[in-house]
Amino acid sequence: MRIDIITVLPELLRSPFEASICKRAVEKGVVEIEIHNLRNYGSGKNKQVDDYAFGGGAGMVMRVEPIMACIEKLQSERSYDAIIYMTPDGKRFDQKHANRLSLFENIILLCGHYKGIDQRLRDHIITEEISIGDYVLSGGELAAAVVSDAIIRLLPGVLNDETSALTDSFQDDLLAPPVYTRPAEFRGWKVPDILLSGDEKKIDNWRTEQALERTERLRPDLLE
Ligand code: 6GU
Repeated sequence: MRIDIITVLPELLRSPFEASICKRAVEKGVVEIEIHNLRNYGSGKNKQVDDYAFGGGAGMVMRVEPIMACIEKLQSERSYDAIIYMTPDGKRFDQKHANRLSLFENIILLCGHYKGIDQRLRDHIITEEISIGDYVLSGGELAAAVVSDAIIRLLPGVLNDETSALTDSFQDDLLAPPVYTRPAEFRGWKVPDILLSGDEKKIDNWRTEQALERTERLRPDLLE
């Protein structure tokens, strides 16, 4: 899979992909991530990527031309399954959405800034719009890193058995059960006996019960 990220703040996007699981995925060649500085596509002598809003009002709008120039350059090199605009008024991102995107070959993530991008891009070139939650970030970069991470860890060969995505919270619409490791007792705080019993079937059942109980208590909306 290949993820192309278009941004005016490339420096904000480097480190998430230079650590841990994402780094390993890149090194293994499972995913290719390219970060494109939109300013390199800016028009005029100032390489300007934003301008005043028609009709007035505070805040700048990201211009059509630099964004189209960048997207069309990328499209001249390969075809894209999705051109995604990262924006707080997009569709709320969830695990199902991550699963679906992980099946794509090439995607573009366009990071919004200022008052957003010219509406004509949303009408004519953007194929989906994603928000990572109901709060406002100062730009789409951190959201793009979140979405990329959620996708990358699902790609075949990225996780091993120990970190399998299949036992994650949300993969089956349930929160994960509690986990424990050695020592079996610390300052009188004990690990549940059943986990020490060696009875795999009982342990499986217990984990399912715990997952259900946790979900009912903490996230009843997931069970609706
Ligand atoms: Cl994708 N962008 C911004 N700027 N804020 C957000 C967001 C995206 N998702 C939640 N808040």
